[in-house]
Amino acid sequence: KVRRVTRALLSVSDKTGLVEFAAALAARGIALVSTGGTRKALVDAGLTVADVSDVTGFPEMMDGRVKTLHPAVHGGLLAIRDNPEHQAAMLAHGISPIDLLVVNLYPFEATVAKGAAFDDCIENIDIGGPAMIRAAAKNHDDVAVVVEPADYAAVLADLEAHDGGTTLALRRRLAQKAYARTAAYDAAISNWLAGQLGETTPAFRALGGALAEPMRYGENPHQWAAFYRTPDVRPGVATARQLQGKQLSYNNINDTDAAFECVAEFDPARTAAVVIVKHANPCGVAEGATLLEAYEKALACDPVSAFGGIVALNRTLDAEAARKIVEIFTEVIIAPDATEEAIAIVAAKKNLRLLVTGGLPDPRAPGLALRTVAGGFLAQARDNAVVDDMSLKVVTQRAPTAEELADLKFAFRVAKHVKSNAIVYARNGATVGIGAGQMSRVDSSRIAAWKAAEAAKMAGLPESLAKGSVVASDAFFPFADGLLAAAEAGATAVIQPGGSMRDDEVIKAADEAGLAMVFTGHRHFRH
Ligand code: 93A
Repeated sequence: KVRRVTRALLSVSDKTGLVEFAAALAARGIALVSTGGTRKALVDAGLTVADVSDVTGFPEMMDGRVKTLHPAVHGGLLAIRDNPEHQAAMLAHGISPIDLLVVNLYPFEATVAKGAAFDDCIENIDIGGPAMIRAAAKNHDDVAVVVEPADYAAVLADLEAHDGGTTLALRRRLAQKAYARTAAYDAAISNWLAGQLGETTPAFRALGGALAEPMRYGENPHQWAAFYRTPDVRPGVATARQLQGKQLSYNNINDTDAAFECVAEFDPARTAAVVIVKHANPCGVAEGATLLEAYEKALACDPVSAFGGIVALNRTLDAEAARKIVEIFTEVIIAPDATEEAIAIVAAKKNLRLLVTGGLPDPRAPGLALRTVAGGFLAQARDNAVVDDMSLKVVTQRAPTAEELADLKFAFRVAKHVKSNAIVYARNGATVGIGAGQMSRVDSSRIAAWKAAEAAKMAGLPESLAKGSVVASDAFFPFADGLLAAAEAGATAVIQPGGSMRDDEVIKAADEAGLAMVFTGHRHFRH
């Protein structure tokens, strides 16, 4: 559908390429209409241009705040050309069609960027421009709208190729750009105003998020924060029902999420499981015949860190587990459900929050993971890889025993939820030493081994908990040293993605140390 262009309205702040473009339009016999400054630039260049004031019958007024906001302009942009009633209205009110709108907006962003005063920024909020852009874009079936000089050439090419008309394909592309521009413009204004109020406007709208609750503060008391819900209905911290306790803080929500996502890796039909989280890292994870047993095993891994932690369970919280959990200071308990008796036990601890989710999220479900960087955000698919789905490859002379293999899978399942570099020692379905977040893998190995030794001391045991354990690494061992540190600590089997340039060296070291090692082919970085 080609639409002939008979009249164009030009109103631009950025006058780059304006004169050449307008001259080319005029050369095609297109009538030009402009606002004050734009018209002056064109008339100075020798072009004949009507004044928008003559179109509206009003002068530009109030410091230019009202120039194009008039039915003679908006009627000319919005009238559907094939609609007889619209045509009759135009005739009755002396409105002429505008087939091409060329607008770029008051430089609000640039004004803010140069550090202008508040009132100056306000004055640079364009009202008439976005109104016209949105009107023309809505009516792109008939009207072409250009919001930046970069598109002048494409319009001229279209006019050239189609005998002075524009194609629907171009008009629709331009309309899409037009709304992107007005959306970005309003976002910039809103962000700036939020900044003036000492707030941050998050990009949550991009995700369809809705404000769940404003928070007292963020990760630290000087940081503004709010909690948003997206349409994602995975059982989890955002959809949970809080049965008791005070409002969750920003860090509580973050940690509770980490804990519940980790415990959801354990199929409740196969085993009871408990995860204790501190500072977004698990400090104890265990399986057991009952939640009580799993909790006691998880707690034994690092009873010092567990103080003030978040406890996540994969089955309905029962009285036995609840009674044990409330023995130490715990911030949050999250579980699919809780028995009446368990709820009554937790109720004795007024500040302890109890959340029930109605179920566990599917660890294999696809989803979105986001993080902000200066001036943007990164989006990626959530890590939904599960060790049970990986084809494990034994790379050493010795294959793991059945018990070792079960613990290897357990350890790798947990390592997925530990900040990189992650090293997890496990034995009998429980973590016994976790090394998280170190810049060097061998440091994570050493820390995990040291934690295992400390936990043994606290429990009054003669040997490190790492003795006879297995070890998981979230990414490959780049050198043999990390692996040897694990062997020295007492690990007998290793699970890791593999894929290092020096895999051969690492495998050789494992064989020499009598270790069994399996490669998963999957990495679980988490930063
Ligand atoms: O102050 S406004 O919001 N009021 C209006 O009615 C209006 N119409 C166009 N600003 C308005 N404009 C803007 O003026 C355009 O978006 C453009 O950025 C600028 C062009 O003004 P001039 O032609 O006087 O340089």
